[in-house]
Amino acid sequence: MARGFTGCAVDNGGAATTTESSAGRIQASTAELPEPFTLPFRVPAVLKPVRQDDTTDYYEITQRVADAEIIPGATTEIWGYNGTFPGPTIVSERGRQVVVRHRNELPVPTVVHLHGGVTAPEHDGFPTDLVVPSGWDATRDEGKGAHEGHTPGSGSPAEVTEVERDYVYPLDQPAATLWYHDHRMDFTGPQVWRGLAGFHIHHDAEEEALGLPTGDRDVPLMIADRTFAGDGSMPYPALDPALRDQPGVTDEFHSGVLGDCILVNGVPWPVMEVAAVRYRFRILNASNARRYRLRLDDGPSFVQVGSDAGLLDAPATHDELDVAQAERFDVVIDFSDHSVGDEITMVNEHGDNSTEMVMRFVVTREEEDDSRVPDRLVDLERLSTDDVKVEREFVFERTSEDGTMMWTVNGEPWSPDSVAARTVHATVERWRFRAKNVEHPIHVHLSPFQIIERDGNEPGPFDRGWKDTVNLGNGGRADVLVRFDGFRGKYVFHCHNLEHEDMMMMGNFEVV
Ligand SMILES: [Cu+2]
Repeated sequence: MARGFTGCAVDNGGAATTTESSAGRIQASTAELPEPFTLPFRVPAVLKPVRQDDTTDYYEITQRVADAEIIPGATTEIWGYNGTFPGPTIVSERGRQVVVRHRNELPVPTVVHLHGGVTAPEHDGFPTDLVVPSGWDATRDEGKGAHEGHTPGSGSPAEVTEVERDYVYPLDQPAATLWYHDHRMDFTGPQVWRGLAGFHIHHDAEEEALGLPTGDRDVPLMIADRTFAGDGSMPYPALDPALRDQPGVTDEFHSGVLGDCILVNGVPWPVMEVAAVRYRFRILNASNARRYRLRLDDGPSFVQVGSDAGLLDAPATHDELDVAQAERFDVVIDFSDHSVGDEITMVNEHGDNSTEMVMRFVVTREEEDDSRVPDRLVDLERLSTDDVKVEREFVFERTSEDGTMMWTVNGEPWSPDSVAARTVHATVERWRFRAKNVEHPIHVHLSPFQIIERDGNEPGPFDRGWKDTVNLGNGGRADVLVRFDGFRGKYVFHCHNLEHEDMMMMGNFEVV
């Protein structure tokens, strides 16, 4: 118990028997983990287009098994986009479409979702829109596990089962930190755990005019916890370790799988050398089940300039940042008050022992800095409650049916064929999300939303701007305004605790 079972009720780090403050249970590493702050920080490679024309940049990614050295001296088998974890970063510019050809050379089907992308339904990564490996027998998926009776692919916007496919991203949307990750029905948790996640950084002219730090000083930080076994592998408590047939995890991990090793861009507790200037960091929590409360020990504050779906109207200063799974915080950290030799450690206030530490910055040099953080950033349209046409409530809770524990939305387990909400294109709806049993971070595909109320009060400090994921404490409630536009069709919304998602905490909505 020393490592703390944290599946019991924990509300935003309040009265709890643990400081982890995440729904889930820790899998302790049996590998000898590296000493924190000894391994060099790195940034994922930026992917080059294979071809460009007047309107579109074309990319190719092969999803494959690869060996990585994450723990020095050990070999870790990962499943990676182009064989890397994180996957390569795609950089796009508003006004140009992106097409990514994904080829699946993994042993199991995959689905790619561009998280935060305003994407047509057939390209959004509906959980049954599989890209199957060569030789995959699709029939073996049927009649197994939790989806008995459902035909994979049925009811989905498109039934594409092929070894490779082109995902088309119009990206006619504001500059934002997006990310892409696996979204396969029932198996998202283990497949992301093995490495299927990467950044997609989207720019526009409005952002570029602001003068925020750019180039080497615009740095993505993918934070994710993992567990390492003595042989270097990253174990995951899947019922079917081959991830072929039986979905789900062993009972004790129903609430979520937590690791004890914190990776930033795939490196355990890295140390980054910085100049005494401003940097922009795009913080993403890509963990399956872990939430973080980040703080800079003996360091400056975070100046938030953007949230999930784009820039804020004005910067917001935080001494601590609460970052739930899948949330992005676009922040500026100003090291200019620090001297060469200073060390600033990013810590996780929700962590315990090894998970209390995230990464370290070491100031190694002085440099010129012509960046700035303007008092006003971008004009944000405010959705109004006066325009609300429909109000809906979705309760995210643990339920039990015939002795089988499930995570449900309004008591219903996810089915590819059902529709929990039929929304009219371009109208504003008020959605109320409520969390029971434990905390749940809720993600809505297609359309970002604005949080207007939290637990009956004003929105919280981390609720600013356009969001696509909202974290709910246990028993918590958030009211959001959302306008479904851009595309019509069927999409999902779900808990982004990936174990909850795989165990049915997902619903479909259809924009008509
Ligand atoms: Cu959840």
